[in-house]
Amino acid sequence: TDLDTFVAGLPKAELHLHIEGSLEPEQMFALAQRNGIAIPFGTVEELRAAYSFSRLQDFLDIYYQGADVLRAEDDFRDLALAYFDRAAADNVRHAEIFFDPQTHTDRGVPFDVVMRGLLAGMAEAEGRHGLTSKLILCFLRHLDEDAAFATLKMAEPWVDRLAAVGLDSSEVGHPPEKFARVFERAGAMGLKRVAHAGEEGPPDYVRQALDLLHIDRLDHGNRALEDAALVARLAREKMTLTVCPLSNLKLCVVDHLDTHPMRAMLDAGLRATVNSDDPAYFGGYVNDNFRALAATGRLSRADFVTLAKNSFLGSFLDDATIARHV
Ligand code: ES4
Ligand code: ZN
Repeated sequence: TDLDTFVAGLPKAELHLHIEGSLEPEQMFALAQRNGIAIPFGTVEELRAAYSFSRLQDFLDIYYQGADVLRAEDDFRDLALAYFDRAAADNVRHAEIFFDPQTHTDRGVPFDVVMRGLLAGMAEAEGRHGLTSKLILCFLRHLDEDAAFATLKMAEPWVDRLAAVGLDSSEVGHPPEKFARVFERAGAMGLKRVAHAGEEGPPDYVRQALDLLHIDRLDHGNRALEDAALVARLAREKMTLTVCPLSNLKLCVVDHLDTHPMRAMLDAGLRATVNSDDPAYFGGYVNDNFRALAATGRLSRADFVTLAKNSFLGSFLDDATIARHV
């Protein structure tokens, strides 16, 4: 439709994308072959058929298993480049991508191999498409505080190449307060701070992310809507929410996109954005997410312009660069 074409053409920034979650089944098989690794699925179709989830943990189990094919610097480079090629086709002009170093260092892949590979892909994408990008190092919240501190230590030589730290993986039972001291240290290193909160976890986890982690941006935030005072605070503080509609649907965070909280978020004056999270697993890149929202008929062209502008306003680009984009 007309609206589909309109939303697809909007220049946008992507602020919530796990690079390991952009590993398409075809690329997973190719990397497995290149690295001489056996994977427990016979075909791309069999693997795709396994992508049926009732909750976050169902997905995480298969996502960490998939990442095992990533071994060498060029694997990370090729992964990133494949994502940037797809993002550029969706008119993404800037991307701030998450990576999960612990998923790799715990398998014996050195931190520096991950960094060099991702940075090579980022540089190549900027040359190819003019697409700029930044890196966000995520701590796995199901692991302990000591492990997060050890990861932050590995990141020290690379601190100038990192924009922020984040917090992801299994939310319930791993509240933000567990990482307050790690985030304090990251802030002292000059890094921005973001955290997944309120995806499956309660509104109090969102409050903790604000008060104890001092976040600059909130990833997901859906369940903040259960607390009116918290919503008012997020609006007042102009907190950016990186919302992921198709992810929410696939992980049963919402029952249907027609009842997705994006409408309520915009009505509450929240600075919401549209993002793809783990596109290879959730059935779509950023324009698929925009079009899925458009199909609900509950958002106007003006709403989509706001969402696309919010993605630059909520980015960690400098003010002059943001002004050039909006
Ligand atoms: C994630 Cl959707 C989601 N939630 C939490 N952690 C994650 N890691 C990758 N995708
Ligand atoms: Zn995520």
